[in-house]
Amino acid sequence: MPDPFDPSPDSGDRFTFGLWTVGNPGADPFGPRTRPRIPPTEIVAGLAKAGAWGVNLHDNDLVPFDASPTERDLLVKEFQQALADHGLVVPMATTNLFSHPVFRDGAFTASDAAVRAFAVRKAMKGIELGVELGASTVVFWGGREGVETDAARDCRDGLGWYRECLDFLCGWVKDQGWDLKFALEAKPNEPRGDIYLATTGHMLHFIETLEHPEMCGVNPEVAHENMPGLSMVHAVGQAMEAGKLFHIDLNAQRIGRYDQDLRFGSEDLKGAFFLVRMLEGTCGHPAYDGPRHFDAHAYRTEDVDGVWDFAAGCMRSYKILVARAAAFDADPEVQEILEHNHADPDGIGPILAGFNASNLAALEELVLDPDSLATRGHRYERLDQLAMEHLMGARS
Ligand SMILES: [Mn+2]
Repeated sequence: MPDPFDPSPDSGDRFTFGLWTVGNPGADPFGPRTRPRIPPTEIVAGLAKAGAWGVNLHDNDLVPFDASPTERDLLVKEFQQALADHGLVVPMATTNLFSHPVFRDGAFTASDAAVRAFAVRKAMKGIELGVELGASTVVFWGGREGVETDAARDCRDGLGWYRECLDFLCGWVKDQGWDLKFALEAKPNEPRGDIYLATTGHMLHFIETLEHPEMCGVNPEVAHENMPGLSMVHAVGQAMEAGKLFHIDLNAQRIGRYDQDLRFGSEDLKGAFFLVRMLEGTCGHPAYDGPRHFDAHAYRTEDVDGVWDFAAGCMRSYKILVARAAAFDADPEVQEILEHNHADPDGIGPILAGFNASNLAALEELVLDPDSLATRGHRYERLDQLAMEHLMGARS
């Protein structure tokens, strides 16, 4: 019998990985790579075999920074052939605006206008590549958009230039007639001392100041929210409530450490459980309908076989958590506690749903006894224990 937690696009799974994730050769700031580089066409074959639905890429994951136009076209052609051979799609593309030394002081926020122009032109080429491969979402992670010292520039100038560059790119995409969405990814620090727009919440506000906010949403990453100790569930919830969850980076992270990009579900399993529950909509709200993308990489200790263990682990953990979340939300005891806490037998809630004279009068007439209200228990200890028992496999 097939394992129900093995991923398969045929059963509706929409898992994607970046070329840079399974292709990560294990280098870190303290040592070189520990495993061979896997060519993009082999990554496509491996992902298809593992049960993934799609593959995402930075421009330079496929086309080296200094490739000639002829080399570029050949690499793209080979890659497209591999996609066709293995039935994989490319739903998202992004541009590397952080590796080359030209971006050492930022790309869209660099103090040097010539660098900002170079960055916009590189992003245009990256978007063209994405469109050629069929992508509908373009991610922007501003890895170098920040400073080590605020003596470098006033952050208001940095944010203004950031906005100008994104507005320029949105205008260009619209002018091309492409139906693309931009997903902006926040991170608090690393590689810069401080990165502008440190969290998904910062990003959501910034988007509303852009010329084409409807084109732009967010790409929250578990690790990036957890590094400073914030809740990924709340970041994603705010993005979904605003209709702005355009993409997602799933991985795992221990709070307070460097960006670990660990296998999904391998740290903070409870956070992963509530995240999957929210994305899948088992709790009643609409589900996220985009690809379930993993932005993570295998431990540096692994050989190539270990890389595929890692990829399978991300997808299996996600699917297991989907089943656990569904069981939690279908549990009569869970429903009973939630219904009891959310009950509104006197119809008080609607009074607050809009200021007007009649609601004001109704509010003033309410008999509200804070001492009595303060005695009501919520049974959150029991509710959380039920979540934990579902998570640990003690209830089904
Ligand atoms: Mn990361």
